[in-house]
Amino acid sequence: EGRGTDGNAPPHAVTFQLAHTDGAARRGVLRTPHGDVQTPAFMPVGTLGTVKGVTIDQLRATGAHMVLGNTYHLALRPGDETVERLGGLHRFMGWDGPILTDSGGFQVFSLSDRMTIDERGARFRSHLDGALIDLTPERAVEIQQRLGSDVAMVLDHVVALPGEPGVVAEAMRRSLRWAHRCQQAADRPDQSLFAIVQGGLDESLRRESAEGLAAMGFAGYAIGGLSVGEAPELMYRAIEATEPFLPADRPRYLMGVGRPEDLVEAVARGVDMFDCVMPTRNGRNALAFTAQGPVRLRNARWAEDRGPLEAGCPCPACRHSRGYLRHLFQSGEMLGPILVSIHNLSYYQRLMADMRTAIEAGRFSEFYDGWSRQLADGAA
Ligand code: PRF
Ligand code: ZN
Repeated sequence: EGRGTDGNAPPHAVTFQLAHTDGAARRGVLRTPHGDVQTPAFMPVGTLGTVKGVTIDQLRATGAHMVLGNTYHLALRPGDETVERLGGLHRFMGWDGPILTDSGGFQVFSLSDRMTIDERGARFRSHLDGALIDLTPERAVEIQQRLGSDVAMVLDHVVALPGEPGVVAEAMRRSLRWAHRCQQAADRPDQSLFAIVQGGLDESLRRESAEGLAAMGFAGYAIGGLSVGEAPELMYRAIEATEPFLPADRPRYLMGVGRPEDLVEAVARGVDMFDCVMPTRNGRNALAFTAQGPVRLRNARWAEDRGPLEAGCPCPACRHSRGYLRHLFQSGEMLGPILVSIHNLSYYQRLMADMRTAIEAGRFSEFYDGWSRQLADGAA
């Protein structure tokens, strides 16, 4: 169990058990030193050691099993050594369940100033105070070992899409070499390392990346470099070009995705794990996800609406009327962003649970059809 393709390599701290498949959709369990994660799974984003606006008890009540933290942000503030001295990230943020940390590859690409990148690593200026920072594959592993996450991610080189073909290929091949360096540097027995497939929208580069990483034997495989502004259909095709070349006995994690419909489309293509800021970021901006489609609470049509965001939702936001929630946003009250973040996280977890149930019952295609129809009706 949990070995499969690695020959005599030591067992991974994090293992994956596939329980059911239904077409390409998969129902499994990720076992970690801090507990089990039922998959397909959605991980709320806790970039700075907090899922914004939500207490740990509220987060657990939404149904989340695993959360994401960020190497880049935590290394800049408060610093990985401070988090380590305060007992590691689980103790620091008060979450005793599984944690995955991202390596910083994507944040360097999207946030930092004056980034230069070469074979050694990335060098950039902090977006906080302009300090010069070196992020090598070895340093990315060191930070994540100090944070003590259950799953650490390799450092990857992410490029903008569509991207010059030569640039995308070189970044993908550099990401392969960096993945190997991360693997060599990783030695925490209670932490596993996931690889990240790159290669842009090019199907042969995706295949080369997936095959190269699979040959190295990681505990899990992420699909990176997507959801950076490309059309959804192109993202789905890039997933299809990657999935056949990933080991079937390891979890697949689609990074930074996405909208509810993206999660359904990706699960249909064999993805097991997701993370995205969308439920919390949109919640802070008065946009609520519901089974009938998104609700923009700032819209005047909700001013005297007596109904909940979503009938039957057990979350604390849905004890109130849409009219009251709209009033909170119009008045700049902090409870508005908090309640709608909690509702959106609950909605995402409900969607994942519904997909898990459908896969177990061998009814994922019925679920897919029904879900698409409901979304279309809501939009009409
Ligand atoms: N690499 C890393 N983190 C990420 C991504 C990536 O490609 C993405 C892409 N959407 C989100 N987060 N390391
Ligand atoms: Zn709700």
